[in-house]
Amino acid sequence: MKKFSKDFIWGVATASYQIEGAFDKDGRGESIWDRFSKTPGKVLKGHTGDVACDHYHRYKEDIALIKDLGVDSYRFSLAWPRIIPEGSGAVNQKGIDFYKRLIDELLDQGISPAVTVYHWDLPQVLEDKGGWLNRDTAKHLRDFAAVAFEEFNYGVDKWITLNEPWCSAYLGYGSGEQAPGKKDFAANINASHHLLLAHGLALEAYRELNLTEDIGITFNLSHHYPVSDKPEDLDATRIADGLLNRWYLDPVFKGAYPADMTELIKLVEPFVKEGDLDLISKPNDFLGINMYSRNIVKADENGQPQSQPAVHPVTAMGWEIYPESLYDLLVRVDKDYGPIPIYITENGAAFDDRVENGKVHDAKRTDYLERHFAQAARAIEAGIPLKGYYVWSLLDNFEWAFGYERRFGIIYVDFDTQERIMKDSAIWYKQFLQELKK
Ligand code: IFM
Repeated sequence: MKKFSKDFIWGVATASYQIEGAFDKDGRGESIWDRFSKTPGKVLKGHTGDVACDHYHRYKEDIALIKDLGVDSYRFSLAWPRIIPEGSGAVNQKGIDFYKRLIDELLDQGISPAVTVYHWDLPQVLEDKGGWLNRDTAKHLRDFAAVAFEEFNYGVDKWITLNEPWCSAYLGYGSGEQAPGKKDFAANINASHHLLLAHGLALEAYRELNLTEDIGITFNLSHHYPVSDKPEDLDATRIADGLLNRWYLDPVFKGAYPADMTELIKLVEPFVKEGDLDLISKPNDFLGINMYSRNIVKADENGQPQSQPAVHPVTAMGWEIYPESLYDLLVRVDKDYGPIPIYITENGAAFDDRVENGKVHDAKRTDYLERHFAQAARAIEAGIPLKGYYVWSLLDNFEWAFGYERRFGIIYVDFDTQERIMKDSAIWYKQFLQELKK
């Protein structure tokens, strides 16, 4: 594998609801994930994030593990209901204090904080007023972000406004697989616009504060491959790419929704007010990409995209392992939307890990990471401005609708005892970084 440059940023990533626990501690309000996970039938085995990895209490121990890994940066997210329990208005000082303790400890250990403002845990009170279907939620996110920018304006090295708005919009309001569990395709398009608007407003607030660290947005992107060269498969691939990738990339980097997605344009138009797209397309300092797999597309009898079965082995999520698609994706994003510095803000894999004599031999995860790192190196060699790479995830955690039944961590968590065990993949990552830094 080509050597990565010494200033390439290596990291690990997590998100608040997935690890913190302490769901009712120190004035934290209810989030849509508290409500959703406690609604029977929504999350596998009825798991909730009430305790999760108990990171709220064990953050020092976890930061010691991050330090031991030898990474440069730690990406985590802020729980909005911990900081502004009612969604808007009063700030909860105890919530601010927690994140200050976390940031201070990271800085003491020489680890750069990369902070995601919003990673899906919307305050339930805002959902009760329509959530992302209500334009006001975008303004409330802006105010929440402004509080965070001002309070943590020391030491945070990188800001990410939103994590994966496609998931918040489609899985939350379209398919209903995630909180708040609404099932209405049109609503998902309404939500997508308000999420992008929230990004634009937060970015504007950041620039108004004259802050100088880099800020960007993270999308979940996948490269799409037609199953054949038949015109209908090529066209279905264009549509699938439009739904997941271009619907989010185009407004942010081109200032317009993709014109060929005519049905979606009809759905979004009533919500787009004058000036929205100017705000949404204000320049970012970087683009964050979360990438896990690819999509092979075939046209169904109506010409609509249908995802095809994997050709190569899959992870415990059923996601095909095809590292070459990381290279293809990076080259495509750079060509169509660049030049913009890019970070892989998430990449990793879930497998059915077992503890054997105090060890976790997760060779498949190591292989997954090694092969994806190699494709990242290949992209850099091809001139793509890839600046960093965050492994998802530091810890096994609450994997949303799959509860604790999918393990993405490079560190194993025993959810009964909260014991942490470095899996073989973590030991491999540590050695990989030691080699690089020699
Ligand atoms: O766990 C999630 C994360 O919260 C967002 N990106 C994908 C991960 C794996 O599903």
